[in-house]
Amino acid sequence: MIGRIVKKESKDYVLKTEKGIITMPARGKINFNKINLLVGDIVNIDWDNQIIENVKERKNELRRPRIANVDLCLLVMSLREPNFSAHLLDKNLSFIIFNKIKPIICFTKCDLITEDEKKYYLKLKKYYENIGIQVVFNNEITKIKKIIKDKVVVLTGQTGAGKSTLLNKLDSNLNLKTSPISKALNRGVHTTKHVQLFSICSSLIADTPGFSSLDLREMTKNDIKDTFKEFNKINCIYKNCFHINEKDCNVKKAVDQGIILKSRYDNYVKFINEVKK
Ligand SMILES: Nc1nc2c(ncn2[C@@H]2O[C@H](COP(=O)(O)OP(=O)(O)OP(=O)(O)O)[C@@H](O)[C@H]2O)c(=O)[nH]1
Ligand SMILES: [Mg+2]
Ligand SMILES: [Zn+2]
Repeated sequence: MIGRIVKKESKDYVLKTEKGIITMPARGKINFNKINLLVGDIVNIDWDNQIIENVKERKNELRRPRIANVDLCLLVMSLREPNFSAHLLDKNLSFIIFNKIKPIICFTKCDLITEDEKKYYLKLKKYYENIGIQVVFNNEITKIKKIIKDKVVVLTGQTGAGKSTLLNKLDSNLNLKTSPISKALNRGVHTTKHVQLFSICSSLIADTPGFSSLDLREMTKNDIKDTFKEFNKINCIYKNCFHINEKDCNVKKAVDQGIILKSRYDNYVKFINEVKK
C-alpha cells in the first residue's frame, strides 16, 4: 500500500492513505541511508508491521519550505494593501517554474481598485495567460476548486495578500484567523512551524508564509533565462543571446513593439544582474 506524508511528528510520519490518516515510523534502512523523508513524499507501507518501507522518486522538491511532489503553486497576489508588485510576481514565477512546479496566479482585493486599474489588470491577466500561466481572481471559488482538485498545492504570497481568507472561502469549516495588520510576531511563529499538508476540498494544501522572502541564489543566468518562456519563443540572430547588451536583439525589439511586457523584460534584466553579483 502507498501513502503520502502530510506531516512530520518528531520521529513519526503522518500519512494520508486510502484507509485514512495513519501515523508510523520509517524503517531503519531509510534512516541508515540518510534519506530525508519530506512532507509530500509518496511512500510504500509495510502494512503488517505498520512501518514505511521506502520512498518513491520525487518529481520535484522545494528547500524552503521543505516539501516534495508539489503539483501547483497558487501565487496569491493582492492588487492593493499590500500594493501589487510585478517584480515580486515575476520573481516568484521564475522561482516556481525553475522548481518544475506549475504556477497559478490568484489576484485578490480587486474590490479595492478603480475601474481603470481593473482594465490594466485584465490586460496583465491576458498577457500572463498568453504565455501559459493561468490567472484567477479570489472570488472565482468554483474555478479555483476545479483547478486544485486532487492536486498537491503550495499556497504562497506576501503577508496580508489574502491566503488565509482564500482558504476559508475554499472550506468554510477551516475558520483560519485573518488579520488586517501583519503581525511580525505571528509571522515568526508561522515560519518556524513545520510545513504540513491540509486536506481541503479534495486537494492537499500547504500554507507557506515563509516563501515570499525567496531569492534567486540557486539559479544561474541560464536558469533565469529558461523561466522567461515567452522570450525563448522569439528567435534572436545570436545563439545564446541574453537579450541585454546584444545589438539587434529580437527580444528587445519585441519589448519596443509591446509584444513583450516591459515590466517582464525589466524584471528579467534585474534578475540576471542579481545572479551576476
Ligand atoms: N477588500 C478585500 N480584503 C481582503 C480580500 N482578501 C483578504 N482581505 C483582507 O486582507 C487582510 C489580510 O488577509 P489574510 O487572509 O489574513 O492574509 P494572509 O495572506 O493570510 O496573511 P499572512 O497570514 O500574514 O501571511 C484581512 O483583513 C482580509 O480580510 C479581498 O479580496 N478584498
Ligand atoms: Mg494567513
Ligand atoms: Zn536576444
